[in-house]
Amino acid sequence: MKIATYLFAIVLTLLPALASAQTTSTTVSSTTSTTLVTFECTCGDANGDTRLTAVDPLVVLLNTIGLPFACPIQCCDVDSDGRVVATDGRVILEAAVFLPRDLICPEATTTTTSTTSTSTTSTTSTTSTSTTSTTLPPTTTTTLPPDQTCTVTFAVINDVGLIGAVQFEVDYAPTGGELTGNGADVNCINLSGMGFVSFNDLPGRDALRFAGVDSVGVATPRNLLQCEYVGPVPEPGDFLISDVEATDPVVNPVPGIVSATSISCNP
Ligand SMILES: [Ca+2]
Ligand SMILES: [Ca+2]
Repeated sequence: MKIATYLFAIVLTLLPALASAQTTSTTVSSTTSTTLVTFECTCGDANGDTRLTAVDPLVVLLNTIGLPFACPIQCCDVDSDGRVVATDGRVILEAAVFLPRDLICPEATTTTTSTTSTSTTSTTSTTSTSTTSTTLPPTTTTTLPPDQTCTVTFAVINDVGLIGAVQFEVDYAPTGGELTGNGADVNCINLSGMGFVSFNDLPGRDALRFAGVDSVGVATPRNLLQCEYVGPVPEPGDFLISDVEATDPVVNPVPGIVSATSISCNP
């Protein structure tokens, strides 16, 4: 009995010791959770869809008028002046029609690293209908000149409500003719009524790009632009339209259809 009591006493004295030994061995879990939230984008790609289209300047414009469209400075401040303003939208719009524009945004972390800004030369040439009267000799009534001067109108032909952004490309190689003027100085007139438009007769290609944005929106169907053309009398179907993208004023895609609608030629 004495031995049993003695053993019991040992167990009693050991138990607190064991208990205290267990409590001291609590593991300290090191949780270093680094959650960095970064907005991945290319400079100018305001909506982050990896493309530069007319939608991007619309996002910039909506941001500048206080509508809740995120436009991080590293995506939208394309002249790195520390502000996202309409000028940035203008430059992105011009880049969307492939005009050579350097889009340089600030880094995501740095604030206001003001590097030199790219200048915007908005040349909306409104020279239209140059009456190039081909002086035919009065005596000889020979064949008509093969090339004629025409005006071609491009339009959104369907009713998709208000549009806030629209862009398209015209391949006019099938016409065998040319749009007069080059680059941003192509002889086109803006008929869209949109706040910002840009067009570009692409160098080295028989193609024209158009992009327009308007933060309020313009109703459809609607004429977009009219361009001067010289060449054989074309059919509307000779102007191949591609890369059409259109949204309503709050950046929801709409199924706008763009087409050459009317062609009028002067002999
Ligand atoms: Ca985009
Ligand atoms: Ca800016």
